[in-house]
Amino acid sequence: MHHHGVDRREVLRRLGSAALGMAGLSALPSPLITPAFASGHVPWVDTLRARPRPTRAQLAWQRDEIALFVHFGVNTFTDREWGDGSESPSLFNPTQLDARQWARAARSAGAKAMILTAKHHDGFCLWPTLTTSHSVVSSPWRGGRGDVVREFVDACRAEGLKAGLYCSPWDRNHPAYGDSARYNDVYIAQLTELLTQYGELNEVWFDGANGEGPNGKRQVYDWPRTWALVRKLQPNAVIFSDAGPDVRWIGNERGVAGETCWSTIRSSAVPYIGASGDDVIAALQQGHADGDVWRPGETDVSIRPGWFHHEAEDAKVRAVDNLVELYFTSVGRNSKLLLNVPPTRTGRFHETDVARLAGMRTALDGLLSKRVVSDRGVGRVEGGVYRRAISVPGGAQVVLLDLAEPIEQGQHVRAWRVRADTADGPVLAAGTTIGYRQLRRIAATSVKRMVLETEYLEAPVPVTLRAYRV
Ligand code: FUL
Repeated sequence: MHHHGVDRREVLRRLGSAALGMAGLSALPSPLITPAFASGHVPWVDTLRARPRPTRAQLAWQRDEIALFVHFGVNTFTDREWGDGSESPSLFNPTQLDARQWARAARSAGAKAMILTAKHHDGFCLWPTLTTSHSVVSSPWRGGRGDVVREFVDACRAEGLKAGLYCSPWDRNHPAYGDSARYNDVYIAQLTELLTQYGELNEVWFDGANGEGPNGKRQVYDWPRTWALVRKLQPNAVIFSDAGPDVRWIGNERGVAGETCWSTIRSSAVPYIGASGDDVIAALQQGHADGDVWRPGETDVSIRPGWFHHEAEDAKVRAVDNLVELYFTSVGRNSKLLLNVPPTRTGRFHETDVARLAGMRTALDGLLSKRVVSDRGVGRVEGGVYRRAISVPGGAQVVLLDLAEPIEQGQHVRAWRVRADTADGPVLAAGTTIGYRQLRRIAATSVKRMVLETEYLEAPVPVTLRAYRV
């Protein structure tokens, strides 16, 4: 899954002639200390030990920063969060389904992708599957000839968004559920339809729910088979679940990634989908510095108390400030924000939700437009700490710090501090991991100069520090 970066021989080839001459190479300690390091000026070099790095799909996924989650189905019409599978398909009848409206709202929030619940735990399929009649085919909507998944992917493409799908393995309607071999074939057939008939998907989202089916039996899922199918049919999609393999759950649905958040994790910590326990949750929240796989965290959270739309929650839509805070505690902690917005029975997003999405973007753009510093480099090393002085031209009241590592090379920073003025100046902010992005709001402080201090696992990488004024 993960890349192992350049191998040792390649690093030596790149560095060898320039820095050391071939003779000295065999005596090098690991991590590599070059004469350049020792002198205090540290060029950025590839680490010698293989650390996990993102695949192209994982990188693209992370750089999208925000995706919208769209929970829609029979629950929208029964006012429930989990259907029991006995719902009549005739309930599903949105009056003005408009997936383009979802996509426009997503764009206005700055989201780059959307993920639709093609099937939730109740088993109702939003596309005309051949695996069951419990689908849009049996509903009055568009005379039984509708296909929500089709309208969804078409709308994504029309608005320049990537499309992802959620297909619940837990199925409280399908008669084969619990009859493990038979249902696994059904589930594979459903996924095959979704992965072959709707163009390119960027993410396939698996939750671990594993309750009882209509006959009271539990199902034993076949994840290796399922993941292999996704790899084969959608090689560019990332696979989400609490056990990966590409993207991990962040461990809660409150919208909060760990303050320490490694994109690497020990694969043994979450051995299978649905593994539970405090250790599992801690691992999902924070990852592990010495993790063997690159598996960044996705923060899924709803704009409302529930995942599905309930009229009773129309006055409980998260406020703009709350959404901005979610961005800071997810994207701003090296995670990705998967923000759920549920269509109403009309098949459109509620106007309140639409307004809040646009409001969040306006607020974030406002904060991020007042940049006074953008500086990249490594710094000089003293006692294992790299220090870099950064001037703030003309001085400014700084309220926001924004740090980034070049994560295509993996994640390396294990501690950072930003000081005002000089190397012994007051600490404005400090933390552990940086990764893709670390955003930190601070009390407005007037500064002419800052000092960035960083500590690394193995080798220094050029951290970008941006700062924004009041
Ligand atoms: C969970 C489900 O049980 C919830 O209903 C919701 O879909 C959430 C995103 O995933 O596993």
